[in-house]
Amino acid sequence: MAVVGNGSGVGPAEVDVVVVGAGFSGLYLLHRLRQHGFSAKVFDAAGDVGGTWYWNRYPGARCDVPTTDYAYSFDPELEREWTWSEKYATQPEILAYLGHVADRYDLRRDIQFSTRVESAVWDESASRWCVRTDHGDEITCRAYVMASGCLSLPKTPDIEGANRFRGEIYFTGKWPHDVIDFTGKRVAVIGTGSSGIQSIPLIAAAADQLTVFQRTPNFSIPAGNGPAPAERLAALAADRDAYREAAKTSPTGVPGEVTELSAIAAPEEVRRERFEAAWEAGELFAIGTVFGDLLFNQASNEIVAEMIREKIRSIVVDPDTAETLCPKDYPFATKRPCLDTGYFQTFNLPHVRLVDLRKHAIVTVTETGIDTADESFEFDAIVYATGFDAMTGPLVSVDITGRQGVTLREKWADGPSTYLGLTTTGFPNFFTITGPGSPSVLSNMVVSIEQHVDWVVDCHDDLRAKNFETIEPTPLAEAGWSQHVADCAAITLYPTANSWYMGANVPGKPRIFMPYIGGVGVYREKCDEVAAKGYEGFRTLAGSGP
Ligand code: N01
Repeated sequence: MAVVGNGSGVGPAEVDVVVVGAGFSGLYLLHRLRQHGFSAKVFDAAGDVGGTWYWNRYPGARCDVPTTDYAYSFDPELEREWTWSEKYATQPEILAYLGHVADRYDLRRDIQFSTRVESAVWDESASRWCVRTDHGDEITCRAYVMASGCLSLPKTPDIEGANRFRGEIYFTGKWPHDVIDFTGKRVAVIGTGSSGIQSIPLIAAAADQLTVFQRTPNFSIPAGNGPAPAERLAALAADRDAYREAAKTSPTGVPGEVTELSAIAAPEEVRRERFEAAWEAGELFAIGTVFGDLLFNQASNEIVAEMIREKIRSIVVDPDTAETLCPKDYPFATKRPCLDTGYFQTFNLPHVRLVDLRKHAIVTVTETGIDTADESFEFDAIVYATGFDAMTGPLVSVDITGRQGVTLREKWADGPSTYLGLTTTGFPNFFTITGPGSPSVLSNMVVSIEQHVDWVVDCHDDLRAKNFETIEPTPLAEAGWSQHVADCAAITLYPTANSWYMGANVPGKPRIFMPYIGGVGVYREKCDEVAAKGYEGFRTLAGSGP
């Protein structure tokens, strides 16, 4: 299938597939589409490749899945020629890796940067998507794929007076490219999620004064960064394919022990020993799966939550500050836990202060600082580490209009509904990479991305071979999958927390647990089974010829 237009005044250009996003998903998707003989065009609002790693340049930004695992596995040669310098690579190193991938597979020539896709409209009569950008490009395509990431739309600060401040304003999710020097400055950080927890120690190291405004304390464990873990390197060296296969069939996308041991049933010394080992390992999936029932049993969860609180109290010298930093009103791991490097220690520094917004709420941001109910603060800079409109935000921020003029925003007004987290009824030939209803943010994203991309490209191959023009899930299949996603979440503790997984961080957003918690391996089997059964749950319609 070839490009039939060139966009030079003779009508819109046409490609087989338009892709939004040039991060881990979009780059691999473009590579695989090309390998299979499909023409594709990728658009990205950023000035270069990288996706989330292009924008999140704040001090301390790193991955929090070991980089041995947070990397593509599709090409053993690529793996052999790239060596990560640390257990958790920095944002510049990950960005350099993605730049290397773009060069190695000559991807940039099909990517249009600094261009935002504004709308995509399904043309029923032509069975094509018509995509428009903010640069006036118009391009039609057979399939339209949002590879736009789950955490790529920063939340607009829902804080009174946020735009009144006259000093420097930064967002962790859209950090400037220049080096920001906080030396000698009075800095505020609002937000103590992963971005806040990673950046606060480094901002504190530079700033004259740092005030951290915390609404909800977070569970965090020390990353123990350093060289890549010897046991993971050894396992990879011994049998790379087996290691990568183990990741694909694991619950989280990272090979590791799977235990059914219950925290509540285990003897105290066993609990302590397992917890300490997981704490020392400095891996989120290790601590999240240290007992089999952590996410199902409140009492078991509380055992581990309290052990983490004990650690916080042992690090933070001032007892009031320590208590304020201890999460107490949601179960461990139901809000995304963090990995840190010296986060809690930072609050022992004399120039760092913690403000508990639960006791001293922000009344307004002023021209010169922040007023809480009982104090006025003056700042030179405010850093918003206030998170994202996660998962659905990036998808509905583009005007995507399917059959009968229904937009995705309208369809998902009460929450996302998908078949397999990949497709949605009423939007033929439309795919979401790591969309809601797939393991996505509960997994090692790179493993989940590769699985989705492979599935989508294989699906295109199959459609082409059978001369099918469109594919779209049936309402019944979508309802069944959505119910399954909801049922899986309902038997866990996840829905009890006000997390971004639930959409609870964005005022007015429907409260629905968005990712699929069934596990990476189980989910992969399901997707493969659907394809093997001739796309069970989908309606495919024949075309008039390729
Ligand atoms: O965002 P968050 P993030 N007033 O939503 C607070 C991934 N990630 O950018 O919890 C005051 O977690 C908010 O408080 P509360 C990772 O998956 C990965 O840090 O809503 N405070 C919270 O403390 C992560 O989970 C890495 O009460 C307000 C914070 O801001 C996800 O991205 C690094 C507020 C937001 O935390 C998002 O992380 C970074 C308000 N009006 C991120 N609004 C890696 O290491 C919000 N907050 C790979």
